[in-house]
Amino acid sequence: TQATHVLAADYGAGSGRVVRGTFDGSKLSLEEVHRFSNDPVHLGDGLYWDFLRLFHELKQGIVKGMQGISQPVRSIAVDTWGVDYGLVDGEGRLCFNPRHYRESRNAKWMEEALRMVNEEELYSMSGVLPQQINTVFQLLGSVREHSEGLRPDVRMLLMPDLFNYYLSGQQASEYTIASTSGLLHAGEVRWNEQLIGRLGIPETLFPPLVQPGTVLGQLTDDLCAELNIEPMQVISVGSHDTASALAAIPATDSEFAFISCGTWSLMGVERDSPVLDNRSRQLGFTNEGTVNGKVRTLKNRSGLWLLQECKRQWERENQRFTHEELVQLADSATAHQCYVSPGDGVYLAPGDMPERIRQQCSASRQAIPETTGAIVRCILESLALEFRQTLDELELITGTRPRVIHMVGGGVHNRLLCQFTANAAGIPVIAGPAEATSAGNCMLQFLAHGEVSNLSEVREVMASSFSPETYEPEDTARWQEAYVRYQNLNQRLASES
Ligand code: LFR
Repeated sequence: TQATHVLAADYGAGSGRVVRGTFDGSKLSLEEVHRFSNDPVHLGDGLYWDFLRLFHELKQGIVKGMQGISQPVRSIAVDTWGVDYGLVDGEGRLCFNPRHYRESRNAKWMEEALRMVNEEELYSMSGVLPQQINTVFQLLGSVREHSEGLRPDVRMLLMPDLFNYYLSGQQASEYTIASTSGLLHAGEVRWNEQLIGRLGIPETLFPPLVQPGTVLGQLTDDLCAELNIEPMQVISVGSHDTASALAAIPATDSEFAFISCGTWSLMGVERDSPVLDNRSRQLGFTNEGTVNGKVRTLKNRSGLWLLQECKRQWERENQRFTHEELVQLADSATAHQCYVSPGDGVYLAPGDMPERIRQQCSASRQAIPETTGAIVRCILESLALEFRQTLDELELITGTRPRVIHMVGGGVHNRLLCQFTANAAGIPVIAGPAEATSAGNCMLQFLAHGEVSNLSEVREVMASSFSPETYEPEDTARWQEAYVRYQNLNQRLASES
């Protein structure tokens, strides 16, 4: 068979990329054709995504992606981070700049929503853990702040749906991204009208839901004319980045836990149905959608965010390090001096991260990490211990202990983190591919084109196209001790907050 091409646009909270995926019937290859940073903008008292710039970059990526190949590009699909959205009026105009989930005003809207529907009910209705970043709380804010009421022709389009709309002219909400909103029926491809009604959010805001893998249409004529290109299909894939990443896990059996590690770390398992009990809620698990219409029960915690923010702070202080240098420094730093709780709310907002880490260590009466290496080591050890804890909790809520951990995303470049995770968890970590999200995005398009027939085939293609690396646990007794200390720390922090 002739190789065919698709384009995947993958937007993370820190950077975006457009990748060309080529499939020859058995192997997928990826070529990054365009890369750009994603820089949120503070304006007045708000924090916004620069949607126009992000759309401009998408256009650049499309043009570049069509160059230098003899076969046409068949389609394009977009995936993004979760929860954020734009509002579009009946004439197709973007009403406001999409807000950033790290805005502090969201805390207030979460409180307000929980006064109407309490935490327990919200969880059992939607399957989504109440966290201040969730669409449901942000949207309540949008509705209330525009006191004249949003016009009935206004639609809420989650980020990938928003890009898709301006690419194809079609409005739809894809299941996996919609599953991050907290506004669906738990585990179902159905808006939760009851919940939406109780919160006083207008039902007219919600576009129809579609399954991952739906061909929405073609690039609009205007866009093709502007870019001087031939039309291609626009496909709604697993448009939540985590859903795309999970689709690309090179797993051969089903008893695995996954960690998708980038700015966030998402750790969980795939299931047929959501876990909705009090224990899973109290332990902080949420239920989101997978590309085959099932559920991923996972914990959504800070991942490399702490490290990225430290790096930015050091740059502000004129100390520049590459990620490799930081890992090197951590490797030579003394082991197991102090830990932090990466999921703690104090780390949510951008700002001086090394200082917040030192403060938490000091307040919890641990050694205070002073050097760069000590801080990075503290972050990486803490993340690994947090993964171990999540593994234990997954066993508790599902009754099964995963036998391996598949780690994908940028985090797999961090060899120290992969090894620490295997050590702390006491089971092997299979790391890779780092580009799982783009790969999953591409493979879902090939699935829509009928070139593979189901998710297991997608995963077989992944296993044969990329060579994941296995990390066996080492030094487990020491890590077990560390884990006990880490749990004590978490208990102390919880009781003090
Ligand atoms: C990862 C991710 C997470 C989501 C967070 C915020 O990139 O999509 O799944 O909870 O970003 O949107």
